[in-house]
Amino acid sequence: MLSILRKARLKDKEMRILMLGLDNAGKTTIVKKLMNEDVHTVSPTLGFIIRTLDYKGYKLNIWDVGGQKTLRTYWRNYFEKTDALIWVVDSADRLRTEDCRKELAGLLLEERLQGASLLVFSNKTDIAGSMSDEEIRQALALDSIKTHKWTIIQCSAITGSNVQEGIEWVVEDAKDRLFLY
Ligand SMILES: Nc1nc2c(ncn2[C@@H]2O[C@H](COP(=O)(O)OP(=O)(O)OP(=O)(O)O)[C@@H](O)[C@H]2O)c(=O)[nH]1
Ligand SMILES: [Mg+2]
Repeated sequence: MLSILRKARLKDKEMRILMLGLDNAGKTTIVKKLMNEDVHTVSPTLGFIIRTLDYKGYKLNIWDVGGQKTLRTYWRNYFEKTDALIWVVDSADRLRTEDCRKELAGLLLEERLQGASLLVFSNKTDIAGSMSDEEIRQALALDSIKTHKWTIIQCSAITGSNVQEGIEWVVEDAKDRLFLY
């Protein structure tokens, strides 16, 4: 039933993408890069920002929500009708991987996020010594995720490297699931 509703809604080719992650991970910078905006003028997000991006005939509604600890209790307000979850990780932040793992694990238990595809964006890979895919897979226990279809993609919001590729994966994965034709 849910899938029929989703498909009906998505005849207009809209997707709702929720971007979450710890504060300072680079969520807003990634969105700015996608929108071709100046990436050097970001400041911490205190509420949320919705940006709409036309991508290959799809209308992507991207919800970029602030990740500071005090704001995380509000994340649940944004779960409804999420088609894809993008979990942004600061790959240079080795001190908070446990915090990062726990927050992600909590999200994956949320009923309203079941069925959403999960992209783990390993951001800031332009920084020397940042964690490899393998390190992040282990630190966040990604291989134990059985509830969601997921992938990890390394990117840099500052250089723009792989940012498009990540969105491409999200759209490709969601579209087969969501659209009637
Ligand atoms: N070197 C490097 N710095 C980055 C990259 N992406 C973001 N940053 C920097 O990281 C800092 C935080 O970026 P934001 O985009 O504000 O992070 P956020 O995840 O939106 O943070 P909140 O809104 O607080 O949740 C900024 O100083 C960015 O310039 C990247 O790919 N490489
Ligand atoms: Mg932000």
